[in-house]
This record gives sequence, C-alpha cells and structure tokens, in this order.
Amino acid sequence: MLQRTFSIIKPDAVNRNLEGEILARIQKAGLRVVAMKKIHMTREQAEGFYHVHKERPFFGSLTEFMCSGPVVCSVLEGDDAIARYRELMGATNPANAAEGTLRKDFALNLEANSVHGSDAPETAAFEISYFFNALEITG
Ligand code: IDP
Repeated sequence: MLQRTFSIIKPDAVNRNLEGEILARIQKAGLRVVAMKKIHMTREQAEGFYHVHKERPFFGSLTEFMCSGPVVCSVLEGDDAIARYRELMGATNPANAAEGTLRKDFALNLEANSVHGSDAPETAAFEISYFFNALEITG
C-alpha cells in the first residue's frame, strides 16, 4: 500500500551537518522524498506540532530543543512508509535502538534523537498538512 509519512531531521542532526547522510539512508531504504524544506521553527510552531504531548513533563524542554536551530522537514512516500520509516529510525531512546537504525547511529540522547517520523496515518496527515500545502508535494 503506497503511503506517505512525515519526517523531521531534528536540530541536533542538522547542527552536526548530518542531513545528507540521513536522507541517503532514507533513500537507500526505498523511501522517496516527495517534498522537503529546511525551516527554523518558532516556539509557537513547535508547540503546535507537538500539541499531543502538551501535558507531558518533557513538553517545555522538547519544544525549546525543536526551535533551537534549523530542521529539515520532508514527506516520504513508499509501500507501508509509516512503519518502514519508524523501523529505520529505531526506538525513541537511542540506548534501546537496534543496530543499523538512525537513532542508534546518530542520536545524542532521548530528547536530541535526530529524527522524527509519524506514528499513524492520522498523525501523518496532520503533520504533513502542518508544514506543506498541496502545491509543495510532488506526485
Ligand atoms: P517518537 O519520536 O519516537 O514518536 P514520542 O514518545 O512521541 O517518541 O516523543 C516525542 C519526542 O519527545 C521524542 O522523539 C523525543 O525527542 C522526546 N522525548 C520523548 N520522551 C522523552 C523524555 O522522557 N524526556 C525528554 N524527551 C523525550
């Protein structure tokens, strides 16, 4: 089933100039980049993106981190893209991430874990539309 998911290469990875390496790993995994932009989020934009976490204790720190520097947002397309990208990313905490995953190889810690990927079709739809309009997504 052809599916789209939303990806962010987070500030810790962009700061270390890793976006090319991470995008290459995404493409080698067979996912196609159908939209992409580099942005520097405001605090309000980061809070809106992570609104589902607003009651969590790490919300303030996470949203501060996400607007601490530029990020690379993209829309990825492929068969079963949501689950496949989650698998490529690895566990949220890099200490638990499997060998060969992006978080195992690049993440600094639980918060600065280098990549974000949607966890379900509904969140993918919300996240894609939060950052991209229809004209910015190629077929
Ligand atoms: P996910 O990114 O693997 O889907 P979520 O539980 O949705 O994980 O958490 C969103 C993001 O919040 C994580 O990627 C990580 O950057 C941050 N985060 C999650 N749990 C913690 C925590 O306990 N302390 C600090 N940051 C956290």
